[in-house]
Amino acid sequence: MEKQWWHSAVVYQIYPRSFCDSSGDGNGDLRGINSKLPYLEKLGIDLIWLSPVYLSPMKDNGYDIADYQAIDPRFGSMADMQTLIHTAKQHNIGIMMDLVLNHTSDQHQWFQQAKQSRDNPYRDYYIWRDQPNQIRSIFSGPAWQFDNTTKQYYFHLFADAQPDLNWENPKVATEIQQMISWWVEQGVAGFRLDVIDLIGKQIDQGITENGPRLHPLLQQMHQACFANKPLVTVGETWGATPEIAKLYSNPQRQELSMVFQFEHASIDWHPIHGKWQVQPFDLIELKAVMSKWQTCFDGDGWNALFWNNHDLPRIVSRWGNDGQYRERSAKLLATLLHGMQGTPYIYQGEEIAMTNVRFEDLDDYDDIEIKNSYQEKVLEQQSLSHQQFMQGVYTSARDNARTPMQWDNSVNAGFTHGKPWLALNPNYSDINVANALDRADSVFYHYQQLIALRKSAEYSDTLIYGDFALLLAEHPQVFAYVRQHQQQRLLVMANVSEQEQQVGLNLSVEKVVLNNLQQNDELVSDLEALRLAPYQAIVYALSTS
Ligand code: TEU
Repeated sequence: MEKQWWHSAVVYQIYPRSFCDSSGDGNGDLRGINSKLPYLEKLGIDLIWLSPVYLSPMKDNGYDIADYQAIDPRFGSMADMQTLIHTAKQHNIGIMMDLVLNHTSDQHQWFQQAKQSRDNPYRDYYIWRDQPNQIRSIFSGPAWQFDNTTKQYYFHLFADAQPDLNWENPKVATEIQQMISWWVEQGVAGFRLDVIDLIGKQIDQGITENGPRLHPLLQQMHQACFANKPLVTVGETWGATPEIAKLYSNPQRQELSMVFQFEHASIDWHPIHGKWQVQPFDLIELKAVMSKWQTCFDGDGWNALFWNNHDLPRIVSRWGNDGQYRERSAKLLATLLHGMQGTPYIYQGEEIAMTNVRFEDLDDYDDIEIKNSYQEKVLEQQSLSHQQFMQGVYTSARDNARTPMQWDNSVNAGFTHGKPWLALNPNYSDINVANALDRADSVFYHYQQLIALRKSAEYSDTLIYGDFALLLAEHPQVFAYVRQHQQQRLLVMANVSEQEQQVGLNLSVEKVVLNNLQQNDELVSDLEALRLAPYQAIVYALSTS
C-alpha cells in the first residue's frame, strides 16, 4: 500500500473545555492549550484532534455549533486560534479540527432564519415535516420538535437544540465545503468528522445511518476540500463494519483517511439499556473483535486505534484496574493498543491514567446525555431504578472522561484559578502530570516509549505496516499477538487479569523490547514457560530462525 504521512502519526485528543484554563473563567481555552505544547511535544505526538472550539451555546459542549468560522469567547479569539496553529507547527504538531456536519446549534444563523417562515431561503437547510415519524433521538425522546411559529416539526437526531442539516439540499453541501476550505487555508492539518455516517439519511424511509447519499456526499467533499492536499481525515462512524469502513477509507475511493469504528467500544453494553447497564467484560470477545479489525483491510483501508475519547469512560477504570494496579494496567492497555496496526489516538489524561469519577449527586454532572437518559429511563419509563442508573453513570457516563485535566496537586489541579465548569476528580492530589513527569516509571513515560518505538528506525515498519496474528485466541486472560514485517517479528504478551498467568509458546526471544515491570530480561525470556505477573505486558522481538 502507498505510504502516507499519517500512517506513522500519533494523535492526541484535547477536549478544550477541560484541558487548561488560562483566563480563570473555569473553562479551558486556546491559550491554555498553547501553554502545554511543550508537554505534548515531550510525549511525542504529531497531531492534536481539537474537539469543537467554535461559537456555541454549549448545550452539548461545542458539538452544537452556532458559527463554524468563529471561536467561542470562552476559548479565546480567532487570533488565538491562528497563534495555536502556528505555534503548534513550531513544535511539529498539526491541528485537526472537529467538524460537526450532521447538525448545527439552533442558534446558528441558518436555523434562526429557517424558523422564521416556511418560505425563508434557509428553510431547506434543515428538515421539516407536517407530521413526525417514529425516529427517536440518540439523546432520548422523539427526533422531532414542533416549531410553534411555522407549525411544522424539525428533525434532530441529538438534542432539540441541535437541528439536523438537510444534506439533500445541495446548497448545504456547498456552504459546508466553503467553510472547510477556509479552515484548510488557515493551515490546519486535518479534520475529525463527527457522526459522519448520519449525513446520507433518508428519514421518510426511516434510514438514519449509512444512507444511500453518504458516500457520494463524501466523495464530493473530498474532491472539493481534501484532494491533493496533505490532510488527514477521520470519520466518526458508530455503524461501521469492516466492509463499510473500506468504503470510507480505501484510498482508491477518495473519501477519508480512516474511521473510528466502535465495535470494541460497545462490546459490554446491555442489549436494551446499552451503556447504562454494562455486562461483564469478556476478553475472548474483545480479542476476536480487535483481531477482526486488524486483519480485514489488507491495504483497502486503515484503522484508527483508540480506547478512549470524550464520549467513553476512562479505559483504566473500564478494562484495567483503577485500584492497586492502576499504573501497571494502564501501561498494559497502552501497550496492547500501540502495538497494533493503525493510527493511535490518545485522549487527554489517558497518558497519566486518569480514572472515572464518582459524584454522589446527579446535579454534579453536566452531560445532556446523562440528564436526558435519566429523564427517560428512570422518571418516565421506570425501566431502571435511580441506583441502577447511578451505577451506569459511574461505569459509562461521558462525564467520566470530561473532568478537568489533572496537572498538579495545587488547588483545582492547576487546571484553573477560577471555579471549574465541571468538578475535578478528587484523586488529582495523587494522579497528576507533575507527579508523572517526576517518576521515570510513570505511565506518561510508558506512552512516550511506545510512541518512540513506533517511530524508531528499528521497529517502525513492523509496528506501522506489519501483519497481525492473534495467538492464544481462546485464552480468557492473556492477550497475545504477533506483528510481522519481512523478517522481523514482534510479539506482544499481556496478562489482562489480577492473577499470575503461566503460558507456553513455542517461540524464541531475541530481545525484550519493552516490559511494564522492572525485571531482569532473563526472567521473562523463556516463552515456553512464561509467568506473567498481574497486568504484566511485554513486547518482544522474536528470533528469525
Ligand atoms: O457522538 C456521537 C454519538 O452518537 C455519541 O453521542 C454516542 O452515541 C454516545 O456518546 C454513546 O452513548 C458525537 C460526539 O462525539 C458527541 O460528543 C456529541 O454529543 C454527538 O456526536 C453529537 O454531536
